[in-house]
Amino acid sequence: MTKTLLLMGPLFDKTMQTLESTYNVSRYWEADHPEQLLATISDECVGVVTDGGRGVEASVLEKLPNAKVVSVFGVGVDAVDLNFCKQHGIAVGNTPDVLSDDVADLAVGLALATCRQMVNADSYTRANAWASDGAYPLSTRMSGKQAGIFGMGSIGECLAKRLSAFNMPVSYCNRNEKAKSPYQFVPTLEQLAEQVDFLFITAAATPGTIGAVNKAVLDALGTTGYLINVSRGTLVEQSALVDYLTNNRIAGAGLDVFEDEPNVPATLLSMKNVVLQPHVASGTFETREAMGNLMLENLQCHFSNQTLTASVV
Ligand code: 8YV
Repeated sequence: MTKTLLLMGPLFDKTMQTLESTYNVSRYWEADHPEQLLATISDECVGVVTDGGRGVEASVLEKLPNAKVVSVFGVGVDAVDLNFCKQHGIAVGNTPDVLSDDVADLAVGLALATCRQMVNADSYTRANAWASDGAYPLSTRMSGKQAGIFGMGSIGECLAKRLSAFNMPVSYCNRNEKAKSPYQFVPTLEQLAEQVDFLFITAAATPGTIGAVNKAVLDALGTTGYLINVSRGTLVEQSALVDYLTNNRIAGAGLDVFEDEPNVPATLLSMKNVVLQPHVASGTFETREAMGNLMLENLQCHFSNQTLTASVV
């Protein structure tokens, strides 16, 4: 019999087609009465599929006592209630590694776009200001500057390689020092911020990292420092960041992620020293297809009683 799954939100088209041709899928986000939908599929639903941003709350999982797998289309599992999953024997899978290159690419792009003012310069060119007002003002170099990475996992490693090609000495802060890493380990985030020009955030959102980029860290980064975040908005104290950018207490920020997506603080929208992206670091056709395949493989592993290929819980 075809297995029933609950899908929390839309995914990459091709992935959704495969999912819906393999399983009996209930679309949560389209339900007029979500509670009713959960009650209807309560017995038959054997798993939940979701993305990194949406996750799934305990209040949904507790209505689905036979759902014993949560397969996440994304590497971040901060929006999944992992404690509930552990307590109730629910396997959780995610999609690490396959997205690391794209996320690292976007982090480099954001850093360059921010310090070289590429978005402002683009607007300047389009407005024909080059012809009327003359050459665009000078900007700040990225090559050769000190780079700091908070979170030296798969994405951090991909980013470090790229930054090394820009002749940027790379140091990092991580839960543990990485054996044989060619990069300098720095024990605290504040110390890391103190010694770098560009601070990149690639750490996972966990109870230990949420709010880690606070005023002390921003002070340490200083008036010439840039913050680039491709992880989760919750790692940064967003109100402090907006305040520091408004008052030029840091040089600029490149942000793909925000505290309360898709809401972006209005103050950021008119600022010249920030470059903003709508959480698209993994958003290429190639990577979304690979993420979809791994998400489907995790499901298949679970339903054939094997350990998930990428298992979180
Ligand atoms: C995606 C992400 O935006 O992997 C993650 O944790 O946040 C992103 O890759 C998301 O999961 C896809 O919608």
